[in-house]
Amino acid sequence: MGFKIEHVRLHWIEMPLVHFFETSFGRTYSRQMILVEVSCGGVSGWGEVTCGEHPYYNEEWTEGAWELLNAYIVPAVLGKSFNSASEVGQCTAGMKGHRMTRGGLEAACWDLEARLAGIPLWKLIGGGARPEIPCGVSIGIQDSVAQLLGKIHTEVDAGYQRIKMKIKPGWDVEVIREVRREFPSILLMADANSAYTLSDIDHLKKLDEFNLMMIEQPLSHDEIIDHAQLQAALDTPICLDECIRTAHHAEQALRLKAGRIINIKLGRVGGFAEAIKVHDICQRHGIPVWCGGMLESGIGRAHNIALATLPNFVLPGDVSASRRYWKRDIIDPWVEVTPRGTIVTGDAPGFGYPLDLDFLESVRTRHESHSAQ
Ligand code: OSB
Ligand code: MG
Repeated sequence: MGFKIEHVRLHWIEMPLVHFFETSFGRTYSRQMILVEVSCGGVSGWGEVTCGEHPYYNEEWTEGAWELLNAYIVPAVLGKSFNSASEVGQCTAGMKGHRMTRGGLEAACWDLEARLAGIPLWKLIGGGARPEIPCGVSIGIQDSVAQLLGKIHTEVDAGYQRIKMKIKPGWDVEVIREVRREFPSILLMADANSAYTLSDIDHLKKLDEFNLMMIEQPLSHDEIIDHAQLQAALDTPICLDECIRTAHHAEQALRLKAGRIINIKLGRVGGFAEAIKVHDICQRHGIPVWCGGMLESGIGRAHNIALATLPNFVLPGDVSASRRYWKRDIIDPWVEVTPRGTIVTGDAPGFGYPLDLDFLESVRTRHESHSAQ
């Protein structure tokens, strides 16, 4: 169903995390997030810009995203008509990088199109391969191994199907050894967020003894060839995250055998159209994918759930319950996880969770409105 972008409203919200989240590039206590609301004929679609507060995961950060949206991205689409949300990305294709920022608007348009058609977002994107999606959790670097073990116990008891732990030099082999001693048979993986180089190859080979499902993005954020060399030396599968920003990157990585699994993040690849392309390429190559997370609010979380209903999302992803992140989410009801470690999808139109607009306004610190004349 076609639509015209008549209004774009940008909402900057700030929400403290229930527990700090630490990766190899830093610690986050509170999230600064931009929500993108696009409307047509009084109906609004919502998206989320999933970048971090600082340009350390990739080049994007909240303040930069705000500037880019107001100065370039919104003017490129405002007042334009589209037959389908799959066309929206073309309007910002001339801008280099900043895919999470462009993707926040793109995803809002998919939600708008689904709402105008009265169908769930998962249906619009061609998903629905499974009525519930398998869930894992991502656990950050902690202050002590005891604290990490405690957190893993909590999540395993809650039913989550796999545990991902963050690693960095100095918090890797010996910590994983202790986790494995305590949990010999859980599905376990490690995410390095680009903290190593090829000179660490002998060190990384020590991970092969722990029966990890995969090691995620051990090497540089923009490096595919070195990952191919590392994968050839490791038994443990490599999963690529940061360095897959386009379907073309996925194709190159698979051709070079730079990894055996790909983590798809909706924002990192610039929205649904590109995420579906990455998904399809991996499926053709027999490479399983899973849905990554960026500590999203309920809106980004709900988009991830829709994405993860595509057929090749066969591995548990990083999409988990709202309460792991927030004291209160901006959707009501929140995202809940079953004791089986799954999230059940519904039939409501769009991303499928009602917004708690009063709460959203109470955590909103900046607001900008653009209207087509
Ligand atoms: O690399 O997957 C990552 C969070 C922020 C930045 C990068 C990553 C992550 C996560 C958390 O692992 C996933 C989540 O629980 O949302
Ligand atoms: Mg990662």
